[in-house]
Amino acid sequence: GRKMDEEKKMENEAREVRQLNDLWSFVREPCNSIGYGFLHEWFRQDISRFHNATVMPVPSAFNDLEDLSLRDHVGWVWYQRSEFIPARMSKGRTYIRLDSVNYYAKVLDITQFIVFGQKNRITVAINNTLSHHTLPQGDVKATGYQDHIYQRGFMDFFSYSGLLRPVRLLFLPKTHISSQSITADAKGILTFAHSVIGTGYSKVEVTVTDAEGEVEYTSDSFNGTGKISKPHLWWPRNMGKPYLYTLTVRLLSNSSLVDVIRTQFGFRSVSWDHSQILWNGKHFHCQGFGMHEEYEVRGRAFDSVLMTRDLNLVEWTGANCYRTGHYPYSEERMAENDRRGIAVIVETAAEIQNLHMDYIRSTIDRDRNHPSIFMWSLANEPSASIKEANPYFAPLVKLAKSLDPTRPITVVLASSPSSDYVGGLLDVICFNRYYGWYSNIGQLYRIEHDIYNEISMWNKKFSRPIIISEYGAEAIPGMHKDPPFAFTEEYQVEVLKEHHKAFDRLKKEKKLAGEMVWVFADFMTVQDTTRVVGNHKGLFTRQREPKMSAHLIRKRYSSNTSRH
Ligand code: GCB
Repeated sequence: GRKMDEEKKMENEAREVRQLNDLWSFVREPCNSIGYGFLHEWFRQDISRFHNATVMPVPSAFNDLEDLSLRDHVGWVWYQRSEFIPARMSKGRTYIRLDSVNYYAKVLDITQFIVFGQKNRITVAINNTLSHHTLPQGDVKATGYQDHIYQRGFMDFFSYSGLLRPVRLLFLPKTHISSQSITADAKGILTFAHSVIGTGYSKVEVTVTDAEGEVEYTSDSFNGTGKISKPHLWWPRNMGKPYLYTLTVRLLSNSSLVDVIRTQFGFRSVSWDHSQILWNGKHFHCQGFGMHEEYEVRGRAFDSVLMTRDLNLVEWTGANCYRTGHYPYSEERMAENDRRGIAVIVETAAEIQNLHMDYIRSTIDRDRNHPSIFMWSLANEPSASIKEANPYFAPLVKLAKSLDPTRPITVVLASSPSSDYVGGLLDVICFNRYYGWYSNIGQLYRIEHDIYNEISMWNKKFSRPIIISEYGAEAIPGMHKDPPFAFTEEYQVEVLKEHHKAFDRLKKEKKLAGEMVWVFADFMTVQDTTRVVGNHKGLFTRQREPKMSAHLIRKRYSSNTSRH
């Protein structure tokens, strides 16, 4: 298959892109400062001359590159670099695209600020202070000791900060295609919609080509519905091929090209009944993991080496899916899932309803064209056992359904079936549970019974597909003991095995639609008495080497999947 969705590279015969991924000048303000850089207009100065200036690679998190005060920095940091912008670019529009910033940033059409044909200074100010508006949510407290402050995220992962994903200058034609959505189902029905900025065009050409480049469909309108007879379907790996088509939109003025974009997509339908998820009408049992997009030194930064290692290991285990715990992952990864046939649940989260709606809108808007994404998760472990959770989530589910009626909606629950106010709103129930770890640690003998009973209860209450979206135990790599003891690799293996006994029974009884271990690989968290330099529930170490549990899962996932 093609290596990467061309649209994600964003470069083609009508568009130019300049990658800004290397070393930037870097300055931090004192912790918790009010933004001296704005008061003193640092964007007008060469910050590399400041006494505390250093350099920072992009993309990267800044936390693990220097000292303790930078690791735990809370507040403003400044990135800067200079770029020559050729005069010919003044004919178009220039955007700066920051794929991901943790946390605050504004992305702009910077055309009006550029001096074309000259060197231009680009300054990015970032504030990483967590609040109830950020992802993860968190807060900052005074420690009571001198003027020290302490920031803590409410979720179990380290809040890596900085310019975390690629930064690019996009040189687009003055009139250009600004957004698109493509829906294509297993019957060959195709619906597409595009919007355009500017009016300098006279004609539109839409073509759909198959993987060999054969034209299968054409149209002269931005928006439309068409049909392809007998399309090659997009299947998750182990069920078939993840076949991709390409939709090309060309804007023409008389006969000269104004703009063009190409997007890969797949024909496939996801549906569900009272107990199972169906992919193109066939039973799809999802087997995979929760993940994090993070690694040593670079933190949550995009890294194609890491991405490739991770997705190769996903395939090595025989898994067919994962969940993007607990935030949308890089666009590069989404394109790779499509190419490899790895099915994905995309998750977002917030805790203020209006903001939550914005997150849902932007997540669906960014990722909707990916055939590998089969479900949207609107949150992880909200307080679903309080009454207020129902009126909080009802409009969110409604919004997600209206934006995308083709995919099921879930919220990953931690509530129990007897005290839950959210499950009734969802198409698929996902829940996290840690028998043998947070519940009854050391009591391996009861895990099969406890998890079997709970899944049966969810099933009875809701009669819809149930996925256990997290279960597992910590294993410090290399720690062994027989008989098994908490925190050893043996103990982690036994916890998983006991769950599998119940899962196999539930599968036979058609009460389980999927199973996902927490977690794919060890990852960094905040410092805590319950975390030994991070969370060690990984099947793989943080360096992506297998623990005993990875071999167990590989055996299970490779034997349970069937080709057809
Ligand atoms: C959970 C959370 C996940 C944690 C995990 C754990 O339920 O969803 O973010 O890392 O438990 O290991 O405690």
